[in-house]
Amino acid sequence: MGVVSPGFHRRRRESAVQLPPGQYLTEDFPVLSAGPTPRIPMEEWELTVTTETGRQHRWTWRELLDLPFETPRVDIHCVTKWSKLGTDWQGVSLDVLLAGVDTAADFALVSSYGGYTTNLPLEDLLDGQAWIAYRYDGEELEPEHGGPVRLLVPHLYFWKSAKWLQGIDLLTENEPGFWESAGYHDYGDPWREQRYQGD
Ligand SMILES: Nc1nc2c(c(=O)[nH]1)N[C@H]1C(S)=C(S)[C@@H](COP(=O)(O)O)O[C@H]1N2
Ligand SMILES: [Mo]
Repeated sequence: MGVVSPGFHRRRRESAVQLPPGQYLTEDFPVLSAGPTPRIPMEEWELTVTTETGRQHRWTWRELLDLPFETPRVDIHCVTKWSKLGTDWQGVSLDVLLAGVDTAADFALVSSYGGYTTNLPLEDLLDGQAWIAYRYDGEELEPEHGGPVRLLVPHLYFWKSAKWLQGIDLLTENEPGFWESAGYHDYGDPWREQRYQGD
């Protein structure tokens, strides 16, 4: 047994240190979209995961809803400096989605209906860190917030949480997405304040 009780670090994070550096709290839910909100008919919606060998795995809306879901309560941090604590989501863990996908890739390039892309290491999508979310705060996810389906990766700046999710390419080489190509940080850890390239 060490001298520090097991609950010490958790209590500290829950009380005092709730906000990453440079962030402020917001109660409302701002909408940040780089383009118009795409409207996707559910019968046409599908999610495609493509591996580094070109193998494609597809889920229709029905198939996604049939997968076991989780209801994560998470804090979200936008690079424009607002943070929102304790947001409630429903969605499928990427661990579940990718369980049957055979890959040796280290990187993921996520793409949206409408053309938005964002990149992250594949390991940041796994181990209970990311979800394919389709409900927010007990309701269907609104189109402005990425409905029908968005990615949710709360431990990175919120630009990594692609709205209107369409596909995930699993890659052996890192490929920067939309904001990452425009000078934003490749990884985007809010606790290390990785806003821009060089941070
Ligand atoms: N497809 C798509 N996803 C996106 C964006 C976007 O412009 N297009 N903006 C990103 C940014 S910068 C943020 S902060 C969040 C905003 O999500 P919200 O509008 O639900 O608050 O979505 C991210 N995902
Ligand atoms: Mo953002």
